[in-house]
Amino acid sequence: MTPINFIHCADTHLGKIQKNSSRRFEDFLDSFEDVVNYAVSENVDFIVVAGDFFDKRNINPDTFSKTFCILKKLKKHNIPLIACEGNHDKTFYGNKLSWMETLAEIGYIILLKPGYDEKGNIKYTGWNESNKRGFYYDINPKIRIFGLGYLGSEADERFCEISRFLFESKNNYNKFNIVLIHGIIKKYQSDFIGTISSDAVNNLKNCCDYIALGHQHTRYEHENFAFNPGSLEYWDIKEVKHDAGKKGFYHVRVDEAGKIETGFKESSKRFAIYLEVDISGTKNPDDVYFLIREKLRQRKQDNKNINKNINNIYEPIIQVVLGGKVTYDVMEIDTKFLKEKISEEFGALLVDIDTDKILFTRFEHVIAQDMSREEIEKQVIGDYVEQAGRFLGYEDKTTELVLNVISLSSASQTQDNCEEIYKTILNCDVKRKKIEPGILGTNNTQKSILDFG
Ligand SMILES: [Mn+2]
Repeated sequence: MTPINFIHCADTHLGKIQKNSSRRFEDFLDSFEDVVNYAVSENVDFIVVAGDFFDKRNINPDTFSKTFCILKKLKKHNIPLIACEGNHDKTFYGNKLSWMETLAEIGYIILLKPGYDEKGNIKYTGWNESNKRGFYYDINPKIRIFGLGYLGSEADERFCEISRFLFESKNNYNKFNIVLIHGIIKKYQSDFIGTISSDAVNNLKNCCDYIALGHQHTRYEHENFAFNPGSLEYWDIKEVKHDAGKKGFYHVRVDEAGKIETGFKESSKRFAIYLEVDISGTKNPDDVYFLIREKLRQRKQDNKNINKNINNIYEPIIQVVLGGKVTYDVMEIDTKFLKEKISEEFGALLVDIDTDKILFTRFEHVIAQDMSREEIEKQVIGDYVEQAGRFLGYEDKTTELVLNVISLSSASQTQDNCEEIYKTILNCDVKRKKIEPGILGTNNTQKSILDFG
């Protein structure tokens, strides 16, 4: 076959407005425009987008017109864009056409989606120029692109179903088959529902040359034939944590023999900083601010002179995750104030502060220098029991019980007084203590883990 080269991207989420920021709205469009500019400069044969091209079914006019302007560049340079739908792109309820279908109607993209017969089986229909619809598209006599889109929990079944189409196209016509699917291979993200099994993917190995994946916003590759480039931008601020260097697109080159070489290109996106700060030991919320500020200054220093080619380095997104134990009320940490102060000092576009991981403790362990090991143990366990809050009214008994269990464990190694300790545990009257109504406040559903009844 004639060597070809193409771009595979996914999850562009055009039209995304993050935290109400109009600049972020532009960021998503800019990162896609950069891909298009790259495609033009490299003179690629085509671009495939594996779903979630738009962020919402009902995008605003601004998104449509800006996308249209970017797509015009591709049209001018004769670079087709072939896409499938993602879960974000489907037809808006009550409308006849989705926005992607609209772009297909006017000839700016080729949208592939399966059609179904009366039995619910996928119809093997090629792209039809007159109705601008089809399940597959022959970009040239040797390359056939299939667009499955988002199938949720049906993906495995459908992979199995289409394998005969792929075999036919490969064996009878010697085609190079590309399948676009908006779905995640389970092995790489088991938390999602509707994932694809590795088996279903591997079963296509003999009949499919390249599986272009989308949906998961972090890059991964499967056995050198299924590829997921990740989103171009940080769709969720939480993505900043894992995704440095794991968002972008593939520039795929296929040689005469059909051998694939994927060059991963990091997308241009807003500079982002992820920071975990342990605020244990801070005496008040002011200390928290000073601590974050110190860590950020350090980070800024570390980042100096690197990432030179990343845009907007002076207006980053900053995500701060606070953790640790504090003795004051977590609610006293004024995150709105912190965000403003951090934005101001570091010129950040967006600041996100996560306080969910902070633990509140009523006291710090007071450990005197002359305390014995037993005393320290009793103090620490007593603190934990009290903090757990489930043992209201019988903290001392519970602490005693836990200490006895610990003694039994060490005594069992030497066989010393095991029986005696065991009896003490059995006689511990924690279980028999009834919680008086009202002790736990208005609702009395909170039970001690020791209250087996
Ligand atoms: Mn997505």
